[in-house]
Amino acid sequence: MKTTGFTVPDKWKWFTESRYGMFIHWGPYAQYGRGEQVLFREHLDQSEYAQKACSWNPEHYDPELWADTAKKAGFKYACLTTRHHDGYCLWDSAYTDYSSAKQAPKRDFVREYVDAFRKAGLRVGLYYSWIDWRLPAYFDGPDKDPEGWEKVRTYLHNQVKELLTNYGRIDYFFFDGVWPRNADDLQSVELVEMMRELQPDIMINNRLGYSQVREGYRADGGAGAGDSDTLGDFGTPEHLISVDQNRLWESCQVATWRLWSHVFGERWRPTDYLLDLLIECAEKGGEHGGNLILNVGPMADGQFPPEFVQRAMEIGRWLEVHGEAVYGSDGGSVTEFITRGRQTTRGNNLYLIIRFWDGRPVMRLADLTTPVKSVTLLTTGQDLEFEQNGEELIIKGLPSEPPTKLFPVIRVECESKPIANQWGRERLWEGDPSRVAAWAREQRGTSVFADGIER
Ligand code: FHN
Repeated sequence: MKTTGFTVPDKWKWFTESRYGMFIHWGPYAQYGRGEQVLFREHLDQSEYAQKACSWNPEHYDPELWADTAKKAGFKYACLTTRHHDGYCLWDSAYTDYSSAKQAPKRDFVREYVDAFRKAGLRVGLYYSWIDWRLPAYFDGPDKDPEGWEKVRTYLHNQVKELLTNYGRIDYFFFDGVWPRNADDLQSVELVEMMRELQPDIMINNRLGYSQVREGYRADGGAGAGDSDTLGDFGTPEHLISVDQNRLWESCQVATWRLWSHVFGERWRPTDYLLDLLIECAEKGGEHGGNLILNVGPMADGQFPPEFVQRAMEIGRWLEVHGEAVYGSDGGSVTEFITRGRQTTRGNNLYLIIRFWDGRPVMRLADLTTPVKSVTLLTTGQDLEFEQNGEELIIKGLPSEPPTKLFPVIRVECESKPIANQWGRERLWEGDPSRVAAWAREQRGTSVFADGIER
């Protein structure tokens, strides 16, 4: 298993322990049922959109129910869109009346969210977009409208400051929508410094733009132009799982297709696909692994879509039994296991997360060099017999039927941190290929004919 070039400060160990967050994209755009960007993507009339937004009044918004669902589903933190690109604010901002506090709901949705999720024992995060499609200066930018841009930037900084001042401890902050600006336009480095004074332990993502004048702040391409690969505490690969060797990372994914807020007639990804995303994040990324933040777009009335709740609860039930293989795992693609599924580690334990249950009573690992103390079918708690002959481990007594509809897990308890031999470490595509030539040479001849004999 590759190690990364960084250690996780104690103040952020909650993040790797958590592994699994809930992203919540919610705003007046949910009324349209065509995604969170409908205003821009369909070039809607701004005044009509604003009227519809101001009259939006979600009668079933119940953040305690949201938090209870998130907890039962195994999420350990959450992140709510406080303001998306449409400009509508879900908190009582002193800098605008375009908010849930001043318009129809007369409620501070962010306050209710942070209170409910903290009460449920989850860490709380806030999402904030640099974009505000209502403002011409956002599009003109500092070169064409320096005065207008200065007002926009002041508005953005003031809103971030009030969010980090008025709502207690915020654990996590997800900036979004850097394009087409950069860290100098946004003065994001200065803003981050102010944020850390207000909330010293906060984690801030990498969507802060990149600097054309500051050494080292470069764009990494990533999910969107302007994601810095040095500024920010965690990387944010979007709709993909991509390992960042230099800092923590979190893959943000939807449970549906591409859009983040509620869509009428949506098509939903199957539960095993969503669970595999979480396990893949835990498996990859060196000793820290990576996080998954899985999105839900609540309906306009404030309820979670039942299709999301069903999938989330299935994963929650799986995590109740198998969570030790995911939460706080130490990353972990130790041995060659792709023909059966994925694997993670935690301390001296190797977790075999089985995607393909083939009904055979035995399972063989061919490259684990660490002595094994015990083997358990975690799904049922059943102890399993095993034989270890050098680098070969034979696990016996597996039931013919898979013990769970999702992924069964076998826990291999080792005498020390599990490690693999060179083949297991380097697999097929790494290292010196001639190391494997002996394996071909010893087992048959060198010719292309079936009997291996040169002609
Ligand atoms: O444009 C947004 C999109 O609506 C959504 O909020 C995602 C979530 O990470 N971020 C942007 C697209 O990269």
